[in-house]
Amino acid sequence: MGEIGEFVDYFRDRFTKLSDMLRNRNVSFRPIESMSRRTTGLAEGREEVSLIGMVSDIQTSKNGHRMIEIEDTTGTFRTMVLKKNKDLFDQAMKVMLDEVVGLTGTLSDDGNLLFINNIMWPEIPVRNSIELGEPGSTGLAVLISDIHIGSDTFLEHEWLKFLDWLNGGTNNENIGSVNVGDIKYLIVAGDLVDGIGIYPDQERELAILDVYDQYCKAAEYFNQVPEHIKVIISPGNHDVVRQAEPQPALPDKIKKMFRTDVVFVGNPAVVSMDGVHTLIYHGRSIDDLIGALPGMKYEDPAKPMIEMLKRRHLSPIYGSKVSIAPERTDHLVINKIPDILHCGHVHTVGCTNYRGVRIVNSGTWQSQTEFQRRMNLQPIPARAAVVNLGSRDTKIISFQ
Ligand code: D5M
Ligand code: FE
Ligand code: ZN
Repeated sequence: MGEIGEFVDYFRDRFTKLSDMLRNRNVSFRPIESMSRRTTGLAEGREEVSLIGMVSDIQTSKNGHRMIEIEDTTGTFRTMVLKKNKDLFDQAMKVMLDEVVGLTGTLSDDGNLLFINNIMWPEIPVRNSIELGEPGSTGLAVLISDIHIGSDTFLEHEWLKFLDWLNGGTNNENIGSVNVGDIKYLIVAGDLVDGIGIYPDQERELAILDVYDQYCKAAEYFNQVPEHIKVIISPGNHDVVRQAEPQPALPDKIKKMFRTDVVFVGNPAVVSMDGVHTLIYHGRSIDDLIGALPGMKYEDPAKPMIEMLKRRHLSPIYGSKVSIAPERTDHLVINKIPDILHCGHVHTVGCTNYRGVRIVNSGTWQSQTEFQRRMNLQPIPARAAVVNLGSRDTKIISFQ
């Protein structure tokens, strides 16, 4: 738990970064403080007013209107989206607590309420191919996640098939049109091992009971990856680092088990694969996004990932399932627009493109657990996403 001052710094940093992105629009936003100096709404002749704020409260009124309270560094303001504005109301249902939005509307007669007619998110700007730049990079990157080594549902047979494929093994019909010799990178987006004490009674579902033995096994596997492939490992909520995000890279004690050329990064992490700017995030907030937003489901994990990009934040809701360590700077803000956003965590596969960003959720190497069976969560296991670093075309290869 952080001190109050740390929370203030954390939220101020989040607000500053995200409001700066909104200020790049052709809209003149006013500080909330200035709203108390204006006369009533009527006197302003129903002129449009635009505000930027962090969402501090959301309610549905008795009549079914959406009430959104926002806050900037100068004050708070109440706003409302009327139920009858169907499209706008649907958008208002996507506004979440703690995110930063821009709102345009007209004031109520008493000047204390803004009737919204436009909602803006920080967003990824629509870019044309010139702005996106020539894809100059070559080679392939393989994206995987949620291997869960040590779990009794870890799919070792399929995993060994994958390792064999990376090594150019030929007894494998999955090779398709992928030339494995072109693979330059292998990224793991968290949950390398199953860990211990992550959920109640986990011991009953473990094949390897000691977490260091789990990592030893992981090292044994990864040391079999051909040396021309750069391995990059980022942790998840099952790994042996603090749960609160951002998570640091795995500790030295574990790094030492692996080949020295393996790169260990934190969660989230930004890496450049031959100039291809890649944002790796385990994806714990996807649980929250699916819970909070209409139309989201576990079967389609690319959709909540689009919502991260729209909000330019990897975990917009503070203090839901994701625990966030309040640091001076909000490391979960998506400052620079990535070329690739790679997540895992939900154990299902998703692949799409959003405004020039390649989105991949790389599934899992674990079959359905007891918990997931009870939750009716159907994993898509033993998949690897192969991204062409030039065209960003992506193939999902099955080793099942
Ligand atoms: O998470 C895999 C998926 O299963 C992810 O969507 C969360 C969900 N999950 C798994 N265990 C739990 C518990 N105990 N509570 C709530 N949700 C859960 P993973 O990080 O691999 O466990
Ligand atoms: Fe997982
Ligand atoms: Zn996870």
